[in-house]
Amino acid sequence: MSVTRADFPAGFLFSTATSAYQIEGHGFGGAGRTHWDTFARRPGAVLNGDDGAVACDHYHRWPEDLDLVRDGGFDAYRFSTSWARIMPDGRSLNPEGLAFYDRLVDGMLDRGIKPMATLYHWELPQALSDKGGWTARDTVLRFADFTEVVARKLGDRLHSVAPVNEPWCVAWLSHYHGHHAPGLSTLRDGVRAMHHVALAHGMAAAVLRDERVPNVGAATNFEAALPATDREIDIAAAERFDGIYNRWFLGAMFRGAYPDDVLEGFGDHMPDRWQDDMATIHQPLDWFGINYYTCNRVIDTGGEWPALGSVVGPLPKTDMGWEIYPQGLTDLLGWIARDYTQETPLFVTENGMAHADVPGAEDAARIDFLDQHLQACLKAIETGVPLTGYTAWSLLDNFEWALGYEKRFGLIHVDYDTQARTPKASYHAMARALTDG
Ligand code: IFM
Repeated sequence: MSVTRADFPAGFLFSTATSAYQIEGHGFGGAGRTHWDTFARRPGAVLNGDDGAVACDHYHRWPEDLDLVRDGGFDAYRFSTSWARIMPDGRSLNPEGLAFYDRLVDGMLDRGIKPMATLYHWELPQALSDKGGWTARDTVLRFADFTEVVARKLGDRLHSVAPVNEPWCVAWLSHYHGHHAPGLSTLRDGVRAMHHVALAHGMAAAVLRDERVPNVGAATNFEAALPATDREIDIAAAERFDGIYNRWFLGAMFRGAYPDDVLEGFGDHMPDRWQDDMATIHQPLDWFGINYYTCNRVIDTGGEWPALGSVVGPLPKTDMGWEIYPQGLTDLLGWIARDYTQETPLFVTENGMAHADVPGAEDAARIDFLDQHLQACLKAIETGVPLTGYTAWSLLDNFEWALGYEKRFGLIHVDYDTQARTPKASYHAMARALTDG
C-alpha cells in the first residue's frame, strides 16, 4: 500500500462495511421472511438459489467479527439494521431482533469503534412486499415507523446514520431491470419506486432529526457515466444514464428537484402529487456518502426510453466484470461537491472489489485496487473536496445478492462450510496503512 493514514487530513475516518442480510444469517433470532428469501426461490434469479439464511453466521459470531474490525485499525464500522429482523412483518416489534443491534452497537463502543448505521440495506419484509413494496406509498410510512423504533433504541450511541443504502439499486435495479428482489421490470414500477425510495430517505431523515439522532446523511451509489463512442446518440445516452443513476437522488436530496430530463422520460408514471413530497425529500444532511465501484460505457440501444445499454471497456476488471477506474472516483467527488453538496462533508461509504482469492495468497489485486482508490481520494482532497472518510467494502466475504456466495468482496475470507474467518493480505495491508501511519 503506497498510502498510510498520515497522508490524510487529521480526523479522516477509515471504516469497513457489511450489511445485515449479507452476513447475519436471517434464519436466526426470529427475523421475518424478506423479499430476498422469496426472490431466491425464483428459478434463475439468484445463483445456485442461495439465500441469506445462514450467510456468515454473524448473528452468533459478531464479537469475533468486531475484534477483526478493531484489529484492522479501522475507526468506524458501517453496518445495517435489518427491518425484517426488528419488525418481521414490517409493523410489529421483535424484541429479540432489536436486542441484537443493541448488543452489536455496545460491542462496537466497547472496542472503540464508531458505529455507522444504515437503516435499510435491502431486506424488505415480505409482508410489505406482498402489499406492493416500494411501488406503494404505504411502505414509506412503515419505514418511517421503523426508523423511529431504531432511533429510540440506538440513536444515542450511533456515530452516524444513513436511511437507505444505494437508493438506485433499491428502486431501479430491482423494479425496472428486475435484477434484484422483488424482480419487477416495468417502467411504471421502476418510476414509482424511484420516487418512494427518495421519499423514504426524506421521511426517515426527518424522523431521525425529531429523535435528535446526530450526524444524519445518505449512502448513494454512483458510476462514472462515459459514452461508449463519440456518436451523438451515445453521448445523449450517457447523459440519460447519468440522470437516472447519478442525478436523480442527488437532485432531490440537495436541490429539492428531480432532473427535468429524467422527469420527462418518467412521464405520467410518477405517483399523483409527487411534487408535494419534494420538500420532505430535501432534508438538511450532515454528510453525504458515495458508494463507488466502476464506470459505465453507455450506448443508445434504440427502442423504448431510456434505451440504454453498456459495452465492455478496455480497462482491467474485477470478478464482477467491472472496470477498475479510480479516476472516476476523483471526478465524481469533485463534481458532486461543486454542483450539489458544496461544504457538506463527503464520505466514501463503499469501495472495493470482488476477487477470487484463496487464504494465504497474496491478494495483490485487491491491495492495488484499494491503494489506487485511496490515492483517488487524496487527489480529490487536494482540489478542495471536503472528503472526511473512506469505507472498504467489505469486512467479510458475503452473500453478493443475485450472485450468491460466488463473488468475494471481503478483506477477510469466509469458509462457508466451517465459518472460519481468515484475514487476507489486503486486510493486513490496510491494518499496516492505518496503524503505521
Ligand atoms: O455487496 C454490495 C452491497 O450490498 C451494496 N453495494 C455494492 C456491493 C457490491 O456489489
